[in-house]
Amino acid sequence: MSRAVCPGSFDPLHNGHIEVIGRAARLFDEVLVAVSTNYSKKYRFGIDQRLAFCADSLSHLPNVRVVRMGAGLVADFCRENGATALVKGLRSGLDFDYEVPMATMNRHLADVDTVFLPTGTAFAHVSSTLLKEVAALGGDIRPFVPEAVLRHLVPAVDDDIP
Ligand code: COD
Repeated sequence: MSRAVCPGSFDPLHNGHIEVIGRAARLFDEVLVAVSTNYSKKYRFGIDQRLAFCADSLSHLPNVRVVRMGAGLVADFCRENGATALVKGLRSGLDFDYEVPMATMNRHLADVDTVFLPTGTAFAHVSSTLLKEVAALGGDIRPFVPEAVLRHLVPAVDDDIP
């Protein structure tokens, strides 16, 4: 059985992530969506909330499991969980330059290969950071996030009423 890992902070999960995870689910028998916690990073959403966003929004994919990764190496996580591949989305040459050294290091650490999937044009400009900023300033992020995330990023209309 082939098993791959899609790791990330998912702070929060967006439709670009979901598209790549769905494509990974067609390539591998099982995909583990590994939600990471890096204690030096400041997250907008706590680990339980980020896990819940993923579980809610990926439940239509029967061979996808959402798991907490903790603060260790993704290479160790792959080895401990019997995964032979990581799957990452590539939005641009910048992503490529950032990801290739990590892919090479992960091969060195755990003999795990990284499969890169080019992002569809609809989501090539989307990142969790950008979505948080646009939502906070009142921009329309509905095309880019699942319903569960939208409710937490966009204040309800009533919230504006004093
Ligand atoms: N379209 C498609 N895919 C996308 C998009 C998009 N618009 N945006 C992001 N993605 C993909 C990318 O493949 C990305 O890797 C993944 O989704 C997750 O995105 P984020 O932003 O949630 O993830 P990051 O960058 O915060 O997560 C980084 C990891 C957790 C993957 C990384 O830091 C890691 O591996 N950490 C573990 C510690 C470790 O092992 N370090 C050594 C590495 S060699």
